[in-house]
Amino acid sequence: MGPRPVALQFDAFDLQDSPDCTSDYVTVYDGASRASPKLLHRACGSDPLPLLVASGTGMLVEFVSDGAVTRSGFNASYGSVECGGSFTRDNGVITSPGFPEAYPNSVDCVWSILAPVGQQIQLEFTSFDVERFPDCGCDYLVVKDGGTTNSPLLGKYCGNSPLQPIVSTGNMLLLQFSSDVWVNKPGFSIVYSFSKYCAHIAQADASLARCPLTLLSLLPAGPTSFVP
Ligand SMILES: [Ca+2]
Repeated sequence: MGPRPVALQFDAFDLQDSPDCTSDYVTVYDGASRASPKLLHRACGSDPLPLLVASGTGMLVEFVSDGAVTRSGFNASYGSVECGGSFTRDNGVITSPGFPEAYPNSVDCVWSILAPVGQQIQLEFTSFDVERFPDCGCDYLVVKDGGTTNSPLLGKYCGNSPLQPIVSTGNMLLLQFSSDVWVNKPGFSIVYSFSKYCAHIAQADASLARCPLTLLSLLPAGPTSFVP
């Protein structure tokens, strides 16, 4: 594989909050100059930020403060990852390295998806075939319900059984893919989109005024009987 992309992780973040972050803010660019596309556009306040993965070996972090109100600021660490990326567009596709050819041995990839605050992210597995092993102990895809490797686990997947769509609780998801030193399968192709289920459900049932937290929250509470 090619050069390793840069990754940035905010371990602490507390900046003056303001509408549209016009006072103090941090912007992160996907490249070494301000002409590069943005990975993070004007972050402020103290909400957690996702792991950011550049598409190449350069990343620019810009910090701006205005003339009043200061906070503790931020602490971020950087390094590189073997493969992966960060996504902020409202839909896209994430594939294992080399898909649909077999993925390589000994890879560790990380992808983060960041939706606007108040929106959710849906993952739809269009293709999935990863070495099957008990507890997915060899090759596996892990999905975290948040933006960092420490976020709660939504699922750990291997094998080739069809997988149901996943919806995030909040506006961030993190995916990690790991392979061991033998047996390679074609891997996966995943389509992500923002708030798709919300829009779909709101149309189907106008009484649901707000987005569901998860698909499970739509199930009726209490005992439910199913007619076979
Ligand atoms: Ca393997």
